Amino acid sequence: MDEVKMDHKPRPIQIVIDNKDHTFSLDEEQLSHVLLREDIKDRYVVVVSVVGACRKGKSFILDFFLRYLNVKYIENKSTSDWLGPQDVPLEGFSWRGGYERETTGIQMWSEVFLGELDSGDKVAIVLLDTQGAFDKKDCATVIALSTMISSVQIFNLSENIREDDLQYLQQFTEYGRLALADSGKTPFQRLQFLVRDWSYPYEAEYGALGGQKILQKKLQVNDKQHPKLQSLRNHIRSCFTEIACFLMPHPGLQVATSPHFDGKLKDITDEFKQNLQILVPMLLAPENLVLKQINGQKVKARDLVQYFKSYLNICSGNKLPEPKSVLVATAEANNLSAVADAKDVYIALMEDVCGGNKPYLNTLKHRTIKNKALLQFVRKPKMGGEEFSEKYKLQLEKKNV
Ligand SMILES: Nc1nc2c(ncn2[C@@H]2O[C@H](COP(=O)(O)OP(=O)(O)OP(=O)(O)O)[C@@H](O)[C@H]2O)c(=O)[nH]1
Ligand SMILES: [Mg+2]
Repeated sequence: MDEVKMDHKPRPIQIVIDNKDHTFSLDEEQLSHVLLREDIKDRYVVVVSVVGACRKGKSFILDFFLRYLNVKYIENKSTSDWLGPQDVPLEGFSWRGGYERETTGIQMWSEVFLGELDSGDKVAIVLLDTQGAFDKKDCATVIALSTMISSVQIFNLSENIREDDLQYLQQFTEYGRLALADSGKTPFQRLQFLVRDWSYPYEAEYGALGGQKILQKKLQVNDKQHPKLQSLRNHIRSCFTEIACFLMPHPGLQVATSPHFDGKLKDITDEFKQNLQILVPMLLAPENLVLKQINGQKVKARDLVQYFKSYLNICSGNKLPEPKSVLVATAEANNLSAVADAKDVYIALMEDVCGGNKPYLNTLKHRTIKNKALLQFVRKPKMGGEEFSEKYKLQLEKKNV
C-alpha cells in the first residue's frame, strides 16, 4: 500500500544519469513512464529547463515554479496567492546550502502539468532541473541536451551576464546554424536569462524591463568587437525565436548564508518575493506558455521520448558530439515521429473498417488505408532531406502497417 502511495507522490526523477566518467545515460523506462501515459502522450509539450553554474539557486527557484503550477494546473484555483503561507518549508527538486553540488544529470518532475492554450491546443508542461557547471567545459553535455529538448531554456546566472556565459551558448549555436540551413526554421524557442542577486537596480531596474536593457547591451554587435564575438552574438540571435532577460534581487542573508534556512517565505526579502510573483506567471501562465517545436512543428510528449533517445545515443562518448551528428540525430527522431504519426492514421482507419464486430477486410480496402498512412508520412515536413527519409518510408511500406 505504502509503495503504491510513494509511486504517486510527485517527485524529481533522474532521467539522465551522470556516470561520473563524463558520460551520461538515459533512464528510458522512467522517462516513458511519465511521458507515454495515455492522457499525456499525444499532447504538445512545453519543456521548461533551468541551466547554469553550480550552487546558484536553480533547484530553489524551480520549487517556486512548482508551487505556481500546482495552484494553477492541479488545484485549478485563483493564482492570487500562489506563493503560499509564510512558514512552510520549500520542497520539490532537492536544493540546499553549502558549496558541494546537489543536482546531477537531468531530473524531471514526475508530475506533468496539463493545460490548455487559447488556441485550444492541449499541452503537457514538463519541468527539468539540471546539473550545475563548475566551469565552461564541465556539463557541456547537460547544457546541450537540455537546450535541444526544452522550449524555454532558463539560463541562471549570478550577478551579471558575462562574456564567459555567452561562450556557453557557442556549442549549440553551430548546431543551430546547420538546422536553420536544413529546414529554414529557427531551431530553438525561448532563451530566458535569469540574473540572480542583481545589485544595480539604479542602473537597470529589477524585472524584465531592466533585463531587456542589460541584454541589449550584451548582445549588441559592433565593429570594435573581435569578429568571433560578433558572430557568436549573431548566431545566438538567429537560433532562438525569443531572447529575454529578468533581473532578480538578492533574496536576503537568510537564504544566502544560513545553514538553518529551509525555504520559508518569511525568511525571504519582500523584493525577491514580489519579483517571483512577476517572473513565474510570465513563464508559466497559460497565455505565456511556449510550445516545443522542432523543424517548425509542435512536438508531442511521445516524440520527446524519441528525441531524448536519439540525443543520448550520440552523447554516450566522453566528448560533446559534433553539430553535424546532432543534426542527424534530430532528423532521425523527427522522421521516427512522422512514422509514428503514420502508424496512428493506419490504426485509426483500420479500427474504423474492421474494429469491433466488423472483422472482415478486403485487400483493396487495406491497400487504400495503407496508402493513406504512407501519404501522411510523405506529406509531413521532415528533416534530413528526401533521401534520408526514404529508409523510414521503406520501413513503413515493408511492415504490414
Ligand atoms: N545569493 C543567493 N542565494 C540563493 C538564491 N536562491 C537560492 N539561494 C541559495 O543558494 C543555495 C543553493 O541553492 P540550490 O537551489 O541548491 O542551487 P543549485 O543551483 O540548484 O545548485 P546545484 O544543484 O548544486 O547546481 C541555497 O543555499 C539557497 O538558499 C538567490 O537568488 N541568491
Ligand atoms: Mg540544483
